[in-house]
Amino acid sequence: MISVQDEFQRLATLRKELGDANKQYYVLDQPHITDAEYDALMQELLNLEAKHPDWVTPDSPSQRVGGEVAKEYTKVRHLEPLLSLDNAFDQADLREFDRRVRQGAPTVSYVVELKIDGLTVALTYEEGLMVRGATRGDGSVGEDITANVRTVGSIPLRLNKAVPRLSVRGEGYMPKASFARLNQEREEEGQSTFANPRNAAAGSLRQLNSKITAQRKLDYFAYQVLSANELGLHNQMEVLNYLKEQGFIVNPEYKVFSDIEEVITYCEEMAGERHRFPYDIDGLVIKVNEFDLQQELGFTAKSPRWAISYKFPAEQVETVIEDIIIRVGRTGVLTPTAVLKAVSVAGSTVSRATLHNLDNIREKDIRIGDHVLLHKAGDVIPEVVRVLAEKRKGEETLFEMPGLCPECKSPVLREEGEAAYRCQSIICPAQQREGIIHFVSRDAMAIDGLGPAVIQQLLEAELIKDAADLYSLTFDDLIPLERMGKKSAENLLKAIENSKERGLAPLIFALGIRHTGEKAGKILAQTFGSMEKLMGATLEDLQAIPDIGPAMAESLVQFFKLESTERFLAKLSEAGVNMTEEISTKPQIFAGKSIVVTGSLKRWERREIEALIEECGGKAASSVSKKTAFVIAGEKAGSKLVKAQGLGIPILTEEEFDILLK
Ligand code: 3B8
Repeated sequence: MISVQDEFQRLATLRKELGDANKQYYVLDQPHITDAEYDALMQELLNLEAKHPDWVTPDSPSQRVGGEVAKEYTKVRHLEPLLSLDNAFDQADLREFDRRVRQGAPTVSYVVELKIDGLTVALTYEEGLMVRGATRGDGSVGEDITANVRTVGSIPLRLNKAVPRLSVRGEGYMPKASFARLNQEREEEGQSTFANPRNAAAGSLRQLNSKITAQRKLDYFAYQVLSANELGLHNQMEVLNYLKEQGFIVNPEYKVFSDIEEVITYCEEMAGERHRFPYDIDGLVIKVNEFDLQQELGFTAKSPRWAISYKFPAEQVETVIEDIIIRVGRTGVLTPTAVLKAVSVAGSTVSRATLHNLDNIREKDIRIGDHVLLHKAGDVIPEVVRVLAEKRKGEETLFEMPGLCPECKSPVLREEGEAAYRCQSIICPAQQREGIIHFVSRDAMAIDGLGPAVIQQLLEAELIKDAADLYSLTFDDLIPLERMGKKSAENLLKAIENSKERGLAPLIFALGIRHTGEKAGKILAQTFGSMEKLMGATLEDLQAIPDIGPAMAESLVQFFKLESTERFLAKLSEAGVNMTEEISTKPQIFAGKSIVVTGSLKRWERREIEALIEECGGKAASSVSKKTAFVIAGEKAGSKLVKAQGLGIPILTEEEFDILLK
């Protein structure tokens, strides 16, 4: 029996490990455990906390996973109003700012920071604990978004050094890559897209369901503390260092200058480099470094007199929409795409821009032949900002959504509540092609060496009609293809063969069922153990599974009802694709972990304990490395133990390991 004391100790260990892992990942950007290991630890913590609800504390890493849907936000009054910054658009504005500053403060130094294009988030800590996160609101009163803020990995739930009270301000933002991925997913699902990372970050942080916030990759740069004087801080540089010491991420690009001409040179230099950062910036913030000078300068009604924001010139270029074509995606969504006269914008040449959907085209009144202003949303996605209506000649033509799919001539329909039009055919060649591309992709069946170009050739040569046909390809089929050598054909056949044993979870994901992602594949595989059982599941069966939402349950039932699904799966099965997965009866507490057993044990035979590790999802490894999760050491353990000690890897006794299993 495991005692309550042991559980409590384990709880502390888990929190420490998860907290450290989080810091490694978000703050230091050097993950030292895998996502699967993190998930397993988190699951164990959640189980323990479910058993002992009174042990849950607001700084527990479990609070980062999000939870219940709130009805609405509570308003919170800011201790001190959040002011906005005055803008400078050119050199003259910056010199004017400097002149005014020097009237009150003749010798001054300036800290220049990147101006992150996100939203201001005010954080409150009491006795070292994060107790509140709030939006800016109107500056005086914001919204309480504490539950959502807790899901942001780079925001510390507990300060490194507790102080009675700390108010921190900073910018919440969504990195460009996360933004691009999120919008792509939304487009595929027929949902409306976010215009830029700032809107996506704001939408995510203002989610009523913090579970959704948790799924969006958000980040935070801290830049200000209130009552900094009382903390013994004298200038902005010290604030930034203090914030770092307390566990926040401070944007590393700040610089100090003593002369406005240097500031100007730096601003212009950075304007040219604005695209090199993995997040959107829209300018720089120039702050008087010294607090006594800041105090002397004071505030206007809206802004501090000791700071100004230098705005980069907006990067918009003019071009012409030569045509509007339709791309058909894997889920049958028809995306109207503008064919543009090629132009250079934000660092690359652009000749296509997504128009998202018909609503967007109508709202902006975009017509074929129009002169338009183009920019890159989130610095990545080319997008039409607006039409230059004054340049119209009357020859521009309205775009209509086709009634039939351009690739297969099947009817196109707009479903209620969706922005997207979809091709209704399930045998549409475009969907088939995109579906096969998905089927073979890395996280699905992982068939290396089978890119879109090869798939296109295979389809055109009628060597395959669907992904299941890949399994009957022969060497002689492949060799006549363009750029297909003997070696690559052999490798491809090997990769196809190997994918048969890829497992049920990736296979479910590979099917490309709507709303059913990689994680859902794993859950479904572990719940049902075979494709056959999954096919037989009712809506009720599926809805009873935690983490499977109603939309996913519905689309799974729809998908498995189709005759084409049945035929496709039968073909895969005949080809010898493994459609089962052993269901472990044990909780997968070691999922993805590599565990080393060394020395002689009393409780178990060596192969018994190794089997136990594997039943719980772990891997019993023979040698210790950085990747080893922990070592179980029996008596007379030797060099492996020493190596683990050297690497700082946790070492458990048999008894301690036994406790983990309970
Ligand atoms: C005073 C200081 C507003 C701001 C500030 O990256 C004030 O400092 C502010 F009233 O809005 N977006 C930054 C950023 C924004 C602000 C700031 N510093 N780095 C930003």
